[in-house]
Amino acid sequence: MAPIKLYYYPVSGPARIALMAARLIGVPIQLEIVDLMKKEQYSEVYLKINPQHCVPTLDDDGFILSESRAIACYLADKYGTDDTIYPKDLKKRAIVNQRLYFECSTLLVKMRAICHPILFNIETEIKKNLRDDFNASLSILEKYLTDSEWVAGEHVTIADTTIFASISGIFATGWDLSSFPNIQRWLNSCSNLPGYEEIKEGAKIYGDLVKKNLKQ
Ligand SMILES: N[C@@H](CCC(=O)N[C@@H](CS)C(=O)NCC(=O)O)C(=O)O
Repeated sequence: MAPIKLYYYPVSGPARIALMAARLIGVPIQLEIVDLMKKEQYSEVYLKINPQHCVPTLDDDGFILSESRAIACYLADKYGTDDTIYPKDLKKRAIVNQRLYFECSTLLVKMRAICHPILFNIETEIKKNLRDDFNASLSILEKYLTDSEWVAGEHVTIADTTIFASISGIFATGWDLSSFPNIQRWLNSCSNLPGYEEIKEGAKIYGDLVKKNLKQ
């Protein structure tokens, strides 16, 4: 069987979501770097596998799948040996899915509203309303983590790796987490997860790029 390939770029949060999920599940994958800075995502070959010209994309023996969270779920369903990572139990799985949707429809949206204008040189400071909005969604995450050890219960799941990988870039700017003690505890636990060492450099580069464009 051909190795499972993950088309990847370390600075991309969604790419880190797919990689951390694979590492948590323990499925071997081969990383194929798509250098977004060199616009490699627009190459004819890459556009054939992902017309949406973005990372990540998975190639599992010819089965092509994009969308980071869909990749995480697929890998867990196909290769997971530990049912706690993406539970089959309907209600437990529904909670994991709810956290995944919360990440992509709220947390990430609020994070990007802050970071993209700065990364693309439109803003040089963080507007108060955007800071408040992101902190309001962090309060929801804080609440989940008050009720349980991990974001979807007492076991680590792909919701943890997804949320962590997704917003680790803004945390790498030195975001003030003093009002979020449970998030701080959880971040510490996440730093012991498989894949953490591999993804932390990409998150740092993202954070540094944001900081570089902020008015000092
Ligand atoms: N919803 C997608 C988003 C992926 C995404 O936005 N990837 C960005 C990097 S963070 C990308 O590859 N952008 C290059 C482009 O769109 O040309 C996912 O979660 O996989």
